[in-house]
Amino acid sequence: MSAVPDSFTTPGPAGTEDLAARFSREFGSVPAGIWQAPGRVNLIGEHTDYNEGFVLPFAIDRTARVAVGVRGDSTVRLLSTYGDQGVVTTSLDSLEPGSAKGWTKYPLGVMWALRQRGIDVPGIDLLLESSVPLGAGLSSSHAIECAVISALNDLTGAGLKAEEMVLATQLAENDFVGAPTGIMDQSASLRGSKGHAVFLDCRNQDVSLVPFETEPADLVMLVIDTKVSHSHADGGYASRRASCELGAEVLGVKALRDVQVGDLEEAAGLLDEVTFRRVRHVVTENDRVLQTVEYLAADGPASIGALLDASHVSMRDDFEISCPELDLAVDTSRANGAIGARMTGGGFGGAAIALTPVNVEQKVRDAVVKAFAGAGFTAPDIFTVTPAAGAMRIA
Ligand code: GAF
Repeated sequence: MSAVPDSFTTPGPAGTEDLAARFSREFGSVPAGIWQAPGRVNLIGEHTDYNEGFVLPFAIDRTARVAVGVRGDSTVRLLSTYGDQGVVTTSLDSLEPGSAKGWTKYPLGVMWALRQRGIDVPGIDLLLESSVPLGAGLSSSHAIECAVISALNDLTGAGLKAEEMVLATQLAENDFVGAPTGIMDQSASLRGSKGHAVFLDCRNQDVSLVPFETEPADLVMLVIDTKVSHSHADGGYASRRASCELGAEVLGVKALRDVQVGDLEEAAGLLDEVTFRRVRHVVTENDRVLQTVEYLAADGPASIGALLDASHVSMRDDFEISCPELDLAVDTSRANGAIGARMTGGGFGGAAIALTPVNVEQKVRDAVVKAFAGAGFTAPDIFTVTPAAGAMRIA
């Protein structure tokens, strides 16, 4: 193990030394540093972000880590510890939407977006490892993007604030990756805090950190990864977004954020039936986020179960973004003692969350596994998450 600096050989976060050593082996030089950024679970507030509404995600204790070295030329070399793709080599000058494949879209998209913003991004060598499951709806892509933008922000001295990094990663997602997503995931990843959920007003990026700890309430947050993979670059996400934009236009508001629950009766007479249901989901979901924040402050996590359940029903019936596997995960968790459950993330697959008393955790796990086997579905992956810190430099 040659050429590994002291900062990497002293005990640090698990895996740091390995990543630096692997970087040195692969690229023949020493990384300038290592940065990490977490995936996220959205507690509540789904498809509200691009309607300028409210969301309440938290950063999870699973992260993407990147070791990055600055090169003296415009070459970019990328390697991931998963996927067995080998080193992908490209040049800064050839970056354009559609030019990248697989996981490399995310780091290259960030580099492209920063260059669009006039930041002088250097050629780099980059080694990625990630413990955020891919395609599980826990925002593995934003974890990569946020680790990379944190690294480049430091290495270029660009001095971008979190809000600016949020917008740059959104530009990468929307225009380079081709997914018309909002700002929730990267906000959670960049602005998360241990023991807190991130209450974000997506109209102005105002953030309040809301204490959210399950352990003192004898609860666990289970994530049930259904293994149904999804992509926000597929048509479903974009078509929901288009329905919301149509609804706002017909109702004469800037965004659905400006429609209140009390306005829905009148809206029903102005919108076609499907658009009305899409609008009703967003309007009631915004309201549920605000209620969740109030309930958490007043009575803690044990008080929010009914709001999680209502959110799932709204996504299943009004927004129509659930799937049989997600519904089964939610229904089985509830039937076996979870106090609230919902799908989390953009939908059409991915994961459900189930807020579960510790004393029935195993019962819920067993019941979900059994129900999936009985239905002939792929076995789910079930694990717990806790609210963790946002992106940071770790070496
Ligand atoms: C995905 C998107 F990336 C977010 O911006 C958000 O719209 C979410 O789906 C749905 O709430 O995670």
